Amino acid sequence: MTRKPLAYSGRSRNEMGLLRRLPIVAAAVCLLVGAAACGGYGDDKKSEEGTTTIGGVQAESHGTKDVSGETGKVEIEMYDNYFEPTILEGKPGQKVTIELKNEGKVAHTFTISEQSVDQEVEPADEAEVDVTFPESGELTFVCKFHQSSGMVGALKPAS
Ligand SMILES: [Cu+2]
Repeated sequence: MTRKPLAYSGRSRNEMGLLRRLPIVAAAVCLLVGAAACGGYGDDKKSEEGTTTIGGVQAESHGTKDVSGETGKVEIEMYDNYFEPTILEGKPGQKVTIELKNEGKVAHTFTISEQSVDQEVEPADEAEVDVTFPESGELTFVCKFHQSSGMVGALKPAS
């Protein structure tokens, strides 16, 4: 037979009550953020994290980087399952070498079929690809393995 001090079991019950409420609070916050993110169709979304729409696909958004002044290499990190930064802004027609670093636990690809770029990168590995910014509009890049999970990004003209 086990005995518990009354004081302990009382505190334990309070903690349980708090823990039970947490998911409800979290859900409420998500709803608010989700509503805000969905509010501005067509707006230039500058949020660092969340979801955005790229090429008609819901994407995991992890930042935008303006590389129009870059002359060296530009780094994109691959995680499970998103690119960071997710959107690169550059000059129309600008050529950059992208250094891909896979910080995830599974293999990812950086694929732009329009430019015959299809580079697979193993976990903890690196690779380089040369890309050209589009003259207009946005050019989507994807991870072939996880694009359905939102692992997509884009090259866009700097605004
Ligand atoms: Cu992937």
